Amino acid sequence: MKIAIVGTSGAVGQELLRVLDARNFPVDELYLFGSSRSAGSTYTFRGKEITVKELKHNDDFKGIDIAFVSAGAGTSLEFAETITRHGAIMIDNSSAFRMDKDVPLVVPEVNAADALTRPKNIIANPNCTTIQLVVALKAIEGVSHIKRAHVATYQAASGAGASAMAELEQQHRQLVNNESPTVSKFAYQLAYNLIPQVDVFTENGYTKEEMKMYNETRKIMHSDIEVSATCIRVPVLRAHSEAIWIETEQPVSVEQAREAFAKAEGVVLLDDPDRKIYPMPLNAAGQDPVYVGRIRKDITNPNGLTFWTAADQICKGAALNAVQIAEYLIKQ
Ligand code: 2RA
Repeated sequence: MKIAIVGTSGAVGQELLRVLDARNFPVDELYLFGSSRSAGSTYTFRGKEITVKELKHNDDFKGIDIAFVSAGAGTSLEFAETITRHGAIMIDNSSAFRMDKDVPLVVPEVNAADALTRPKNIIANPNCTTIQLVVALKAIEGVSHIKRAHVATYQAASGAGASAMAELEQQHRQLVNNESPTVSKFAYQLAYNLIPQVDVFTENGYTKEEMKMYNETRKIMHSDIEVSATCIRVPVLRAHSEAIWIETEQPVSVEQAREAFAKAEGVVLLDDPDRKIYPMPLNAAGQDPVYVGRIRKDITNPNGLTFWTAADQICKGAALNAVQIAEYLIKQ
């Protein structure tokens, strides 16, 4: 396979290099692209040094089979035609095409086959918060239809990129040294704080991030599920967590839910409260699965169930999901 990565120097681009290698993805040739700023820098993949080329409107994508694109919505919109016009399949990590009806939005554990119908030769990778939510919801949907979900997210700094992770680390160092913390990536200091805003506010009072969870979940699950989310940025480096309350058509017992999660693809059950076993972002960082625990009946609703998830935002929340889509395409 001839593979391209657009946005190599970012946190997701770097994770793509790691995941492609770790999963023995069949790469015959790898081409790296980036902005004029990152053009010329080099990265090593399987022992070979590769130089980043500047992304331009030319024929550089001729002969490429799959292009993983992670350089922001503006770049995806501007370069989609250039990337796909010679037949390359673009797996796009940005929000640019997620709700386009001619672009499948895919989480392989949930709707892999949607990737086979792609009129624009683009497949969208969902937002990181949606990915872990739907992997978990899919398990319960197999037991009883989920009518609604309430979600509170606990989102790591990594969601805002590598420089935001660096800023959080820097803030901790500065505070320990009694210096005032540098604040540029987030609206406020994140160290020792929580920020109840991820992305900008929309007219209904929800943020864009929260509305992504509503819209993307419905599209991926082909469901009429209602999702009300509150998205919070937390001083964690790279794994997002979610507190999830669901209401199902039929009551689902804790035992049924545990059984469903235990055999669900992409899920690892960590649910033994007596032994203090539950998912935590610290343990999810750098790992592939969506971890699920703290499963219990919602005491306010006989059809309600509550649980907690954690998953690496850069890995399953972005790079790994994109690579799994590509693996599915190759298998087909
Ligand atoms: C965030 N969801 O965590 C975004 C990244 N896609 O900021």
